[in-house]
Amino acid sequence: MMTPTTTQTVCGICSGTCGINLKLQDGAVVAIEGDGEHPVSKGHLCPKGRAFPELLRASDRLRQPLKKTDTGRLEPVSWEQALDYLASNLSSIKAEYGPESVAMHVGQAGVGKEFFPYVERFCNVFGSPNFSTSGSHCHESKSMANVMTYGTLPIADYVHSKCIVLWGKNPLASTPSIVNELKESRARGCRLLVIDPRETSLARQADLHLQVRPGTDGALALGLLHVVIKEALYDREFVRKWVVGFDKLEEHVSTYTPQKVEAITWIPAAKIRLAARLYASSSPACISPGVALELHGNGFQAARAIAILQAITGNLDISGGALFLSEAQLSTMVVVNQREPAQAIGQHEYPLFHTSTGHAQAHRYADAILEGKPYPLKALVIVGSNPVLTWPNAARVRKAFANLEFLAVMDPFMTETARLAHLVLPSATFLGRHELWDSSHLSREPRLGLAPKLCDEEGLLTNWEVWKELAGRMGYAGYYPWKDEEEAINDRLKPLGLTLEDLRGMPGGYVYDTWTAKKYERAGFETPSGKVEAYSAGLERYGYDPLPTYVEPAESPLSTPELARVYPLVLTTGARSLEYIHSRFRNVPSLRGRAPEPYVEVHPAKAHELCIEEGEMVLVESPRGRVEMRTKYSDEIDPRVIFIPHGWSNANANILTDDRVLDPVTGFPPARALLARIVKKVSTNTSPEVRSTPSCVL
Ligand SMILES: Nc1nc2c(c(=O)[nH]1)N[C@H]1C(S)=C(S)[C@@H](COP(=O)(O)OP(=O)(O)OC[C@H]3O[C@@H](n4cnc5c(=O)[nH]c(N)nc54)[C@H](O)[C@@H]3O)O[C@H]1N2
Ligand SMILES: Nc1nc2c(c(=O)[nH]1)N[C@H]1C(S)=C(S)[C@@H](COP(=O)(O)OP(=O)(O)OC[C@H]3O[C@@H](n4cnc5c(=O)[nH]c(N)nc54)[C@H](O)[C@@H]3O)O[C@H]1N2
Ligand code: SF4
Ligand SMILES: [Mo]
Repeated sequence: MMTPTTTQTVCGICSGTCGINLKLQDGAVVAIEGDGEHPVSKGHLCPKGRAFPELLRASDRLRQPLKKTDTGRLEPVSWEQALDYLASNLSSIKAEYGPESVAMHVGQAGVGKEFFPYVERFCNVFGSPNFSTSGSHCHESKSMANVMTYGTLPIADYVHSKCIVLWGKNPLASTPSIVNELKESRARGCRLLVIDPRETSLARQADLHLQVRPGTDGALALGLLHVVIKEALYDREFVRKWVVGFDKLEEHVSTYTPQKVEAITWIPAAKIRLAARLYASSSPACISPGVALELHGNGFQAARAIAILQAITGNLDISGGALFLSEAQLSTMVVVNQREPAQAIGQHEYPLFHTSTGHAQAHRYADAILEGKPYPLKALVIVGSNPVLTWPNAARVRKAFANLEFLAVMDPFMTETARLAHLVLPSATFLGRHELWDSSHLSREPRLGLAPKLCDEEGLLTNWEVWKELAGRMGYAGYYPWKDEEEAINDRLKPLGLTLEDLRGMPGGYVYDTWTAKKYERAGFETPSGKVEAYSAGLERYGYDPLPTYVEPAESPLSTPELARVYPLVLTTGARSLEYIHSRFRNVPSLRGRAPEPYVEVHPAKAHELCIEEGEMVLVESPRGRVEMRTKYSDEIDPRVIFIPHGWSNANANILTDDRVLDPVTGFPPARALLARIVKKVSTNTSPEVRSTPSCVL
């Protein structure tokens, strides 16, 4: 037995870039602790990071490729057989139906990871326009809205701020490594405003909590703009010099009085006024917009209204405000697509999304598979995603995937999606590969660092090796000229004048940029006008509203009162829990112990009205389907609203969500604002015989 060695590296489970000290013995991780010297995380380690050794040891970790037999069983095969099978299926489907009949999707596990660009490169060389990512439901919508308004998606500078607005974001669960910064700012007297339908623990500590009706953030933003403009709380000088279309905006928001916005959002008018004054009179102030804003049919325009609010209050690119930073400019792996003239799936419906991302919109894949629209999709390769649990209208996603001629999944574990696959390829974790990390989304001192490969994981190829091997088999070896990942990463690092060896000696990363204030004063904003576009002629050309408009959720007590009589509750799904990442880690005992099962959060008054006990098994139903789970009383939620988590295979929240009415600009799904009802189960042993509430007489 060798003596243990301790290595300083960075946790690769999520994008939190937490520095860790890993103790390894004979290729196994025996201990993990937070690295107090790490400049970004300063010793923080969340429960998922602490559970990493458990994750590696998990008994259900896949170690061998699995191929579906004629009888429908997944049986182990060798890597050689698996890669040959993958190559021959991709080739024959391409030959028969054209390259666009194959799509490749990299999910959340690929965000910021090194294998991501190699999959995209492969898809380009293969000739399919259908490369998609978790950007089909995450991040890209607010990024596009901010880019269309002032050229970039800024980050909120908690550390130097006098007022932080957490808007549909809960860093305690989603970005725990930066919570200390928030707490330190609070200790220095920084104000905190939380906009969330639930009274989270940060909402409880806030100066002001706006308990918004899910899906109405756009109306709230217009209401705040109304007060800020009417009370002349904006930065006149900045607006005069830098904002295009302010007069049109002023007119546009003039009808969004606090009273009107109260009726839409359920937030008292007085609180809306107070929030506008608190935010606009604090300088500098920053807004930290979460994914909750994006997962709506109106998310893009809501994010635009919020971007404009940050701009007219003079908070752009100032210390403590919205910082303009860019990611490290690594060399891109994208090659010119060899594709036929076929359009990407979703390109016709969401042309701006396609122009901005260069990607297909994955939420239209089911249409292509089941209805041949815009053309038939016959094969899918899923890398680091579990769509059956994470994409909207899961029953339809499952049906579509089951109809594919060929489905391949690359994942370290057997998932709901992998069970449907013809081929499952196991993946190595960050321990078994070189990984770069970039902290530009977290702090104004952007760092690029290396989490080096620490051992070979038994029986596994890394995702990078899989794509290189596949490329070799399909005649694309010339596009993958690197002999190993180290050489490929060195190529990626060239524009920065760095090598992998340089980064090896810098466990805290390399600071690749120095933030300077108000860069726009020198170069203008990166928009067609060089200014902040409150009125966007670019959006107008695409046929979208050039001003940020509010549209009611497609399904809501106001837009569909008839449906609301049957489904009277507003449902929001998927707020993060610290223990899990989406569908991951239910198999890790220490994490499962902390959050053993899904539950529907319901206000006690509503539960009482429905005769539902705390902890009782109930059915939560939407027009698309039903899931079964326990109730959890919570007086932190409006009695008209319920919440359920996502990512559970035994109670899949996305059975309830909709894939029909998507955001018209981005194709994002409305996972955070639906209509639903809670139905009491009559008996626990007969399934699922139910009766509708609310009558209490059983
Ligand atoms: N532990 C953990 N961390 C994660 C992830 C994970 O799965 N687990 N996922 C990562 C990913 S991919 C993402 S996108 C981020 C997301 O992380 P965040 O942006 O922080 O988003 P969430 O935690 O999903 O939701 C934040 C809050 O939005 C509230 N909310 C729900 N509906 C609405 C609404 O209509 N309007 C408003 N204003 N608020 C609403 C919820 O109650 C919740 O408290 O987290 C990342 N970090
Ligand atoms: N109802 C509802 N649905 C939602 C959301 C919501 O709030 N509500 N949030 C949405 C958002 S913002 C997002 S980003 C998506 C995320 O949805 P997905 O992209 O599906 O993400 P995960 O469920 O985390 O699945 C990641 C998979 O990758 C695997 N994996 C982990 N590491 C690796 C690796 O190194 N290589 C490979 N090949 N695989 C790996 C994991 O085991 C897991 O099976 O969910 C969306 N779905
Ligand atoms: S937040 Fe947790 S999972 Fe994410 S990098 Fe940090 S320790 Fe790892
Ligand atoms: Mo996400």
